[in-house]
Amino acid sequence: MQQMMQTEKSYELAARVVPSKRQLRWQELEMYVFCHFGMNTFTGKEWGDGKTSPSEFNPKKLDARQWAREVKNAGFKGLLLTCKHHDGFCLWPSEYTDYSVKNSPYKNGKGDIVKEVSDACREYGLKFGVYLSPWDRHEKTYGTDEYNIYFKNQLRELASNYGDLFCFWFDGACGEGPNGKKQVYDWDGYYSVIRELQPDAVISISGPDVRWCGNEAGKTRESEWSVVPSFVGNQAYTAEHSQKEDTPDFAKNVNASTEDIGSRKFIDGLKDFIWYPAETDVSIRPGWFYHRSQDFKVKSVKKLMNIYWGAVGGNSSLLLNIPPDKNGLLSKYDVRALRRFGNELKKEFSENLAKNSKVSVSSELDDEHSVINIIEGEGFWQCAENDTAPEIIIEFSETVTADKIVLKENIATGQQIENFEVYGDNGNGWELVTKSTVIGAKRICRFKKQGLKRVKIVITSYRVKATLKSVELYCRK
Ligand code: FUL
Repeated sequence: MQQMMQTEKSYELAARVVPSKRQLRWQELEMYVFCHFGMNTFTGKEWGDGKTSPSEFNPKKLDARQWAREVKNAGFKGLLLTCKHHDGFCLWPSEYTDYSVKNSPYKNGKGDIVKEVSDACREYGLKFGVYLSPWDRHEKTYGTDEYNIYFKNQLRELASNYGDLFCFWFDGACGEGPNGKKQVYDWDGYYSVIRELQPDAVISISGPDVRWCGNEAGKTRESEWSVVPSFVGNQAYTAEHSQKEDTPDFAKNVNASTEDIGSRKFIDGLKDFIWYPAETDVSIRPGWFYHRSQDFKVKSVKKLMNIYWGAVGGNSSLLLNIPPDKNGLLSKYDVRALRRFGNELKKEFSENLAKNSKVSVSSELDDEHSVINIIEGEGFWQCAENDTAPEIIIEFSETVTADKIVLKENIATGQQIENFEVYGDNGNGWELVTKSTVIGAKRICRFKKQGLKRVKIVITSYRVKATLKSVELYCRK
């Protein structure tokens, strides 16, 4: 046994790493929004200094149901609210500070925006999650051990009073406190509060469950691995790289936006791996907070779709920021973009053309892992051990016209596929339609619209076991 372990190759060790249940559940959401809303909405800043009086905060027409309705209709599955940004101002009446809605004119100090938004999310069937900035430029204990107690108390409030939360989102910013001291964050302490009170929630970015993709521009990797060397999950690493210009890393010369952090070549020689899937966070506008001057800079549907193809279609989740305005509403510019984006998705994915197709395969591990599962949507297919380049053939009763294929690996048993090719036959023999690298939770490959009688998927390289959970074909309507 000992000897076997020693001779195991790095990619074999990586192939054994699987997601936790909470990571698996989170992965299914695919896309959810961020709402950056707070004091900065009123001051026009991106990073507030914590000195603005609560009297400045007064969204006169706040309607969280409008947020939730538009977000839901566009196809998103959840919403994350900036309950407290770096300025320290809290959108809920926290017991532990005066710097909150309770001292603002909003609803005469009786408002609780976290409650309003979480209620609206539930009403519209959206998951709700919280962003709580560890960096706090208002709180006077910041920079001392006491601040960690303050922060945990706030976490406890959020985790106890707003129902089930799907995510706690921490960025890595760690600025100087008012006393000139640098805060040493008690990350483990923060995580244990969350695990105790919200065990199903993922802890993202400066957390163990979900990884920052490395940029805020919507740029995605060609080959996004969810299994990465464990040093990529290191807290200090995230903090170091999420707020600064990226600098060469201590290990393997890596920084947060390095293109390859998971290939067989890259991980060669390493032994410790973690499941740490990527999230692409990007704003629909140039800034994270609403600024009227950016009304005409809302991203076009073309840009949004490109981000979608790269992120959701490339084994990353998509966190799209849509910041409400001073009234407490999503502006007409953002709503228009959201609606267009939602309609576009409906057109792209109107009907799965592979639904009633016939499917055959070069090998199956056993009956339980039959290839029929990838069409019927139950269980998954796995190839036999000696099949080095498994082939799946999907046959249609009549020619179908398609322009994209959607593949999912069974990530519950790891991420393993490294390369695959897709061929099509419309009566003249097999022709290469598209090819790509990793699959993971989801890979969308777009190709020239064409008639197809049969489709063949060849998995040209994989780590230890090749699996697929589903294969779908679509054509834009
Ligand atoms: C960063 C913050 O500094 C930005 O203001 C924004 O909240 C972004 C999502 O995370 O770390």
